[in-house]
Amino acid sequence: MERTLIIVKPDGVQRGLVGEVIKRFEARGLRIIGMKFMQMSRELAMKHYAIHAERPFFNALVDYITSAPVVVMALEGTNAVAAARQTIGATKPHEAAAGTIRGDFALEIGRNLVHGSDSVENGIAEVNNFFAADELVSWSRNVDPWIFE
Ligand code: IDP
Ligand code: MG
Repeated sequence: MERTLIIVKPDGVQRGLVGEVIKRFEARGLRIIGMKFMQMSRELAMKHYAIHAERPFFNALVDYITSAPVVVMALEGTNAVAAARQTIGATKPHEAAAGTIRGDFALEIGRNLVHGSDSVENGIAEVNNFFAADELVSWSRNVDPWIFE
């Protein structure tokens, strides 16, 4: 079962889109195994986005993601990483397909509402960066056999 880290970024929280975002992942069939409301420290933000450390937008990205509270979720499911990325939509919201979160609610790359892990390995690593083991819940839903074959 894959894991992916989803973040409703500060713009999503400020715009009251937390429920809308959660609704879409729940509807997709992904299982929530962890969730918290927090304001990211610069240290955690820099670790999370370390791969972008040399990019010109890095400081602005860290400023943005730490500027206000976020909602962080760990989701589990078959094909969770790719399915979540598809539900989120392309990084540039003006290129994101209608029906995706970014395609429906965002316009600019620096205000693109949601983060989702980009590989199976990063899904595991990012979930572990944000959640202690005792903050993750191992459970199954009665509906799981109707979602996971
Ligand atoms: P992703 O969020 O779709 O995985 P990444 O390329 O990993 O996209 O970039 C991480 C985040 O950094 C983006 O979601 C966006 O918030 C920000 N970002 C990426 N490229 C740019 C840019 O060219 N200008 C400003 N912000 C950017
Ligand atoms: Mg990324």
